[in-house]
Amino acid sequence: MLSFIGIGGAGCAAVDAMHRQDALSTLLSMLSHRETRGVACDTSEALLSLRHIPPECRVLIGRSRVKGHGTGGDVELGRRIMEEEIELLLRAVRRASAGGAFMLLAGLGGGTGTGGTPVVAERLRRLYSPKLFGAFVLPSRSEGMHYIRNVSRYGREVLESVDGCILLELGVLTGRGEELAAAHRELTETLRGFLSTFSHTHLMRELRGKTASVAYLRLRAERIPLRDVFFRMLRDRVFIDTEGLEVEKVCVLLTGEARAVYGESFARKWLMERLGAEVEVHMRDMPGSKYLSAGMIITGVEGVMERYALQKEERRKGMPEDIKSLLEDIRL
Ligand SMILES: Nc1nc2c(ncn2[C@@H]2O[C@H](COP(=O)(O)OP(=O)(O)OP(=O)(O)O)[C@@H](O)[C@H]2O)c(=O)[nH]1
Ligand SMILES: [Mg+2]
Repeated sequence: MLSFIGIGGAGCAAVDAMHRQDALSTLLSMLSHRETRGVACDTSEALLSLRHIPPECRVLIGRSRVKGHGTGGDVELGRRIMEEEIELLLRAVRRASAGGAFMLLAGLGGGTGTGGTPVVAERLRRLYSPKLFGAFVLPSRSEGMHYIRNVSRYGREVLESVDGCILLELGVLTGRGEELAAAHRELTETLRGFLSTFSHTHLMRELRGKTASVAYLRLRAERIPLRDVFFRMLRDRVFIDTEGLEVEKVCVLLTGEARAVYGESFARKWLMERLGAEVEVHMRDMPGSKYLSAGMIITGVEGVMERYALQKEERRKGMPEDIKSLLEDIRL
């Protein structure tokens, strides 16, 4: 069983979405013999206005330091607050989780998620020697360079604190002109949908030692070529730019009316050629189901982090004006 811990705004929003119950998620969790449980921890009072997480699973930290306003992108402050108040989070984790395996969810670039995640990972390891995974949202350049700079500086540390992770890039959506709030919702729903489709055992097997991205699509179960399902997923639901990445493997799990899809070997070959990777397709047949859900894991995407490594020029752009001109003077 995998327990979820959201850290910071993005992570807490994802855990909140997982607490939302509807008929489909209830059915899917019954099928995979598990419940989706998770705790959410933030330095911002926004945590208190989330809609679905039960109160005992919300942990507000850093009240004395930031008065419920978040760290404003200060990673070292996020780290310090987590170190000081981690017991509050651990108490909630002990109540809500079965131990064994955890997934830490956060947006990278902000102070609470980026600073807090490695602290939580390290403590969980000491306490439970668990399997530890991550699901991280990468910021968009349209949010300004501060978040990007934080990812450049601290991103590796966060990724290395877990044994495998999922990455989703906000920039894929904002780069198409999507509003930030809508992009947030889309990524949060992707994680929720995906995590409700894949069994945790299967997910952990695929993620172990890997950096992956995931996609999710739900369709009405009308007869459709599987290639079209894959095409739609790549076009609309994959939130990582796979261009230039050395994708290793794509694993797809279809849940629903098996008779609704056809052309599996053609579709598999098509996807293999598109991504230059091994493709595995699994079907969980639910005869009579009105919907077909497709979850996809794309492994081998760690190269994406290089896009967040700042070039010298960019680093300089983020410097205060007086230091920049001082540097220019030295060069002259
Ligand atoms: N998918 C998704 N991403 C979000 C959401 N909220 C924020 N993000 C993104 O996550 C990244 C980090 O932001 P936050 O999670 O708000 O930062 P934080 O960890 O709370 O850190 P501070 O607020 O700086 O203390 C940014 O790129 C945000 O755009 C959300 O609800 N969903
Ligand atoms: Mg925040």
